[in-house]
Amino acid sequence: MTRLTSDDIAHINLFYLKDYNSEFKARTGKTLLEFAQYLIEDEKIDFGKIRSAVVPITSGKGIIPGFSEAVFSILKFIGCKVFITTKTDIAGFFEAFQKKVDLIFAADDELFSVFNLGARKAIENSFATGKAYAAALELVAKNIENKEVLVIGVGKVGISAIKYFLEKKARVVIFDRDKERLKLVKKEFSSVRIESNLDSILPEIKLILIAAPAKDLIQEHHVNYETIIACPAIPIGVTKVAWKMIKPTRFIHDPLQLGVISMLALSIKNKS
Ligand code: PYL
Repeated sequence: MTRLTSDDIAHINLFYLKDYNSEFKARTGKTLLEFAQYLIEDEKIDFGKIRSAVVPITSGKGIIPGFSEAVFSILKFIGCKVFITTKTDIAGFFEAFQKKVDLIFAADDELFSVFNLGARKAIENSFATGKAYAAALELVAKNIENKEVLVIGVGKVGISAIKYFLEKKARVVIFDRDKERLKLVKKEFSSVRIESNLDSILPEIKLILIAAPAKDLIQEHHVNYETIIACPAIPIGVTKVAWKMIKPTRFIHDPLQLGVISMLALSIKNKS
């Protein structure tokens, strides 16, 4: 997992999220709030009733300046009651418990998770992000049933996206440089097709989810104006020229927003 830097997230505040919300609606037809509802299959949830705490964690490489503030802003934008604990680590968890929150969001170097105290449920960021980006690609494509979707990178994010695409009856093609990992995924999801050469498959497949943090995977001869790319990965695996060839409303990427919204939604979703 790539560790975010302050520069990746410094812009994420309520003013910016207002614009990001409009850009997201232009791409998917849904606002971020409507997207959160979509992820919980439209269970009617009043996010205003949900109390969340964000706990800064100092372990390992330590606090990322702006990380807790970015998570805070995303949750506030969706309408949650949210605060950043004044204390860090265990003392921060204790503070959140004392303030009787419903959800606690916290990240160390290995895991970013939300803890739903009442439902005794934990949702981690990679799982939530994979599902969110697969759902966003589905919305931009309008319908993915029986359509081929390419998932590049079969780590935790990619596998979560594969599960979502298979549930929606898409035809999933997977690519990863780690051939052993590909074999394991094929064993778990027998209907997926493994492709070993991006150059040969990319021109035909128009729906691409990039869950591998590798630069310049997608090049100009791989894409055209019809291509839809959902890219949760950092760095973005698309060359500058290829990026220009893709219609802006058919490219979905952000460093944290969709993952946090998906963590929130999936942590309060009643069905399993
Ligand atoms: C959750 C992000 C998404 C991509 N990479 C993950 C990452 O950067 N993880 C590290 C997060 C560290 C946060 C730090 C703090 O400020 O509380 N412990």
